[in-house]
Amino acid sequence: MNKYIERVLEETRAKNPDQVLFQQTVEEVLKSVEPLIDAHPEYEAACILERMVEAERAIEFRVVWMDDQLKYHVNRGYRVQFNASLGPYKGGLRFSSKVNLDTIKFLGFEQVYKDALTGLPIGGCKGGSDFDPIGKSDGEVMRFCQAFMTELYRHIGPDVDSPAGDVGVGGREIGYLYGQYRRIMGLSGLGALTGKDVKTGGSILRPEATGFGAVYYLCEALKHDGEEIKGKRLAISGYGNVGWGIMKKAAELGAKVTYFAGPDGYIHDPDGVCTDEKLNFILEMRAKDPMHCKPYAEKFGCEFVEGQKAWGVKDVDIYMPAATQNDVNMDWAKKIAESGVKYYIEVANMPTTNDALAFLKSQKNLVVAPSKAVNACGVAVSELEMAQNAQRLYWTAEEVDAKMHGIMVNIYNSSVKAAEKYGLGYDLVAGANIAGFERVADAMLCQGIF
Ligand code: 2IT
Repeated sequence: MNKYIERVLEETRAKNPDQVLFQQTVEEVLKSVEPLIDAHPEYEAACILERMVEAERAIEFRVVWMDDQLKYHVNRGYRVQFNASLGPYKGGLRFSSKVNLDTIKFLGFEQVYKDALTGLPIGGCKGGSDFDPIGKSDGEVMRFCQAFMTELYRHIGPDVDSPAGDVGVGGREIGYLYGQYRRIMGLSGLGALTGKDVKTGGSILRPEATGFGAVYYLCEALKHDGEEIKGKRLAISGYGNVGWGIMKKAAELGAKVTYFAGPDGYIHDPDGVCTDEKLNFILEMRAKDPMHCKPYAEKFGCEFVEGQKAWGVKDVDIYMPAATQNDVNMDWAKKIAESGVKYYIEVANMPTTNDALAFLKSQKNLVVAPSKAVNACGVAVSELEMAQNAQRLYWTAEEVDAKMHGIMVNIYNSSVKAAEKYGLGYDLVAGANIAGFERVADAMLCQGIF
């Protein structure tokens, strides 16, 4: 391995000994950009890698709120502003009991290259809290969001940092956060948050953007092999905003999601989640109880396999992990390889462990695509929301959709080109990392010392 990369990886491990997710993503990105680092000695001279692995700013704060029984609770809030060399910090907020600084640093690091890949003027960051919205009343969620924003407001703004949603943060939470931001600031500050409901300044298609974009990317990968999406069967994990968007767009294009997994097990619906009735049922089921997908099987009379993931099933054409990080480890990766399925399209942020990803990439007949390219349409439409807010106007669904499609085609093409340029052949994972990384590194060089 390139000595410079090796040294920075060692230093990163030593400086962040407990942050295993952060170490995982740094290792994955830095190793895959090796040909780029070899070709650019000026990066080492300017300490580009040392700077890339150090957040520009990491904010940790106390969030105190009261539940419906007037009992006090104390949570931890985070905003890790990783790199703004391309534009204002942009990235989601994750609310989950599992969130810690490691989670937010890994997501923030990934976000830098994802945001760069969109070709739009946005830097990368992430935030969140160990607050778990599951099982909380609307009032509790609102009071938590207000308390969270009472600290966060001083660190954000339309030209500074614009948070959006992620796991556990949807339109409802963004609405409460935005209301509190306005209350404190005494101004509209529309672009200070994205993922807002269309009724309160949001962009049409933002909720669907990540899932739709993932399918647009998939269409490009299929086209490369002379295939088309029509008639394809998909197995996915997750049925949140992203999974749901995949189901909807796949159905529109004549494909179908025949397997989907939730925290309690997986569903096998051979007819696919294709009808409005099924898509609407998933929305209702999720709103009532996001931890169980079994009611879908009961309602539509199909198979439910408790406590299992669908990775390894053979009667599909494409796998799309769209749930959470490290969903697919080496054991699952072996089952995926044995299944003979031709496409492994990551959607959730870092859904594959590094050893599993390397193993899957080494399979001759498997096309592997990385999440930071595939799921980039969510943040891209967030940026389109900022652009609409700045212009004080709204674009139509057709306008937003056309831009989404163009951005995803461009991400796919620039990844292919970057891999080819550095002699890696058809490598969508390294290509995406290199294309994103190069854009950020070159902006940093232009700006001198930061
Ligand atoms: O992982 C992601 O790209 C997001 N959670 C969306 C970030 C955004 O600013 O829309």
